Amino acid sequence: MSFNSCKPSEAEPEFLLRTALLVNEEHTWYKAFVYFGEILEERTKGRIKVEVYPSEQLAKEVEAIRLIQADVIDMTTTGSTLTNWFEVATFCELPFLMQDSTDMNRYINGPIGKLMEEEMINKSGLRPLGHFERGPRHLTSNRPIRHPDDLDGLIVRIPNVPSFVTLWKALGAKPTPMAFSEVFTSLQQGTIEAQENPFALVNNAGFAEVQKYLNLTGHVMSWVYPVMGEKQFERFPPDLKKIFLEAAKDMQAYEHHLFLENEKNVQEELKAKGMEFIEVDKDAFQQKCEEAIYNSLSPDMKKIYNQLKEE
Ligand code: CS2
Repeated sequence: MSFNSCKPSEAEPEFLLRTALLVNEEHTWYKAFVYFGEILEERTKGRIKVEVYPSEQLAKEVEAIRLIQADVIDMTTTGSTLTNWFEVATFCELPFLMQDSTDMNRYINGPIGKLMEEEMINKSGLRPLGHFERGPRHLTSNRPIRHPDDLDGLIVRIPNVPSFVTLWKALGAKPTPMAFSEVFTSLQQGTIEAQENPFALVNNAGFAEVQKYLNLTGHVMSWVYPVMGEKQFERFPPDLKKIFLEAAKDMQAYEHHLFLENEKNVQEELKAKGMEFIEVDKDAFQQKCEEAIYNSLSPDMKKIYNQLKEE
């Protein structure tokens, strides 16, 4: 955050918040942060301004987290990549755990969501500003995948998330962690053969140009957190903290509306761009990886997992 000790002028805000996003300008997260900036500027009479950098132009996801921790930039979106800082973050994208948005809201608003938010501040120095719901993650590829046996060493790009490595290894693929902004070119050049993401991001990143099949694996239901550095947040005077947190709630509501609107058409858009949708044997996928995922959890996380399954 740039902090100006001199009097704020029209051109220079007291607080300039730089935001690194992995999505491009068409995605709901980008639009939500732009909206956040607009309402903050208006409600603080220009004391807070937000700059939003799309497509990992400012930083890739892991780098963005580190730069926020180092107080160089201020905001980003992140989810289970935070498992690299604290283990409970794994539950926001654990394969075959949540079925739908009802489960998701129950987790976010229950003890697990509370624990995640505490750990996020204490262990990673990030403050969650709400959450953005996402659609299920599906596998895209250039040959149809109906059953785990079809994977047969397929090179699948995954985000830098430990449980995703466990999942795709157990299923018989070759998981390759990679920053999001490198995926398109790597698919084009053939250094990776597949990737997995929700419809919205597949569409946003133009993957239909380089991937023919959308295999409906639905292996992960998830959300991401829009986050801000805790240090940076603590630097706000009390009046700005209040305005900031209220505006963050409005950003979440705005994003959710955009998300639901986009979900209505996104599948048709992907089909129109030439993608073929493939029904998969979801049970076979789940059965083949469940034990490996469970075994990869620490004893504490196993306890939480069992509780969540029982609910
Ligand atoms: C994205 C991320 O990189 C990706 O594939 O879908 O949002 C991913 O879910 C995150 O790395 C989670 O932290």
